[in-house]
Amino acid sequence: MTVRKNQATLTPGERRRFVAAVLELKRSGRYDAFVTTHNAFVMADTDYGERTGHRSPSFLPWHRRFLLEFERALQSVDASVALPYWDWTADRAAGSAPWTPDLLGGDGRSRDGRVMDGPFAAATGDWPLTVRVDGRTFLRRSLGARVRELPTRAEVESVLSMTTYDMAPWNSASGGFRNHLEGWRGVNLHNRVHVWVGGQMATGVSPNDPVFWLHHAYVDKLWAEWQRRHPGAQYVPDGGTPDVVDLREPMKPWNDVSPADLLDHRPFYAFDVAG
Ligand code: CU1
Ligand code: CU1
Repeated sequence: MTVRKNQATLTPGERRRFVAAVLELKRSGRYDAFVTTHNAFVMADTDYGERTGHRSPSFLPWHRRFLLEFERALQSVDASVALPYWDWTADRAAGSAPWTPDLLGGDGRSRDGRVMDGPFAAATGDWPLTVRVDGRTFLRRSLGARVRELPTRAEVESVLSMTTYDMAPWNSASGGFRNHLEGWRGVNLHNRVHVWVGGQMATGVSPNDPVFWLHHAYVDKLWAEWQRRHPGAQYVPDGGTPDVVDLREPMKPWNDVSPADLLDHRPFYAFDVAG
């Protein structure tokens, strides 16, 4: 059984095996296919057209499936690996975990944002960026530069207390849990973390920074926590809504899965600590 752990509690061996599996996917070209897929969905997901991965109810199931695919790819390299999650309400400093040389490496340098240490620094030669939105081939970060503070636990609690999953117009203007967690309205949780990291994380090619997976594993855990607190609340819409993925509608790009198939994470993995 896959158990997703808080990154702050990984053993040195767990950190080493996670990094090695990520680097092997990169070496084989499988990693970059995930970056390509993500960017294609970011570009296509608009507020008034067909939208699947972002700005819509299926933001959470889409990323759950995307992470599952990535985790299975990691496990094809090393069956002992699981995705760690980064609780950014607790681990909020740019100088400590997960920004250590034995996991993600640290902040970018001030001149151009280039990450200089850790396994994903350009100088290692192991992490050339091939799926890009500009000419720069090196991983960039500017931790806390464009937005100073990561979301707090109190802000997370305020979003977890919302009782409705999502509502019309089913986009970035919606009220409800999904849009506040995604971050287009209110305290801004998920989007703010992308901007706080900066560099590629603030673009459609955000999976170029491996922190993408740790961030989304935590967003995914917050969804599970919300479900536990609101057992009567359902994924909506449940049918007949144009341009967004209804409860039992096949979800691109996989088409063999609908949000209904992904509401319960427990057939796929457990968390080390429940919400
Ligand atoms: Cu995304
Ligand atoms: Cu994201």
